[in-house]
Amino acid sequence: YSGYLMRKHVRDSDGVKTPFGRRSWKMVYARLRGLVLYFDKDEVPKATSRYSSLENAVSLHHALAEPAIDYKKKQFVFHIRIAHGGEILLQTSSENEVKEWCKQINFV
Ligand code: I3P
Repeated sequence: YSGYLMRKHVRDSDGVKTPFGRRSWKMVYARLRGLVLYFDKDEVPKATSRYSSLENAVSLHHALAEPAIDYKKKQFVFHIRIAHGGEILLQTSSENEVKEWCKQINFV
């Protein structure tokens, strides 16, 4: 499962609030592979970006994806709460995509 999403970091993987300067929305290409969600700049990654995508990955072990009903600034947003307190917001382009992404992430 994969696709372009907008991503915002809210809390880092240690559970501490992501500092100002790193909280903005960015377009990413998200790829679900096994228990890991990988983020790339592009759908077709350059050879070198494979390494950067390893740094830019989220383990879905003990993670939960749900519609972000508390986030009112944008539509079609869901969050992933990650083990140890990390949290990211991801924006799709429809209600259905929110449902599908949450389902895919929660069923791994
Ligand atoms: C953040 C950026 C985000 C904003 C966030 C800012 O600044 O403007 O768009 O989130 O607000 O901190 P920076 O680029 O310097 O990290 P919203 O779009 O959700 O408002 P926040 O600190 O309230 O999350």
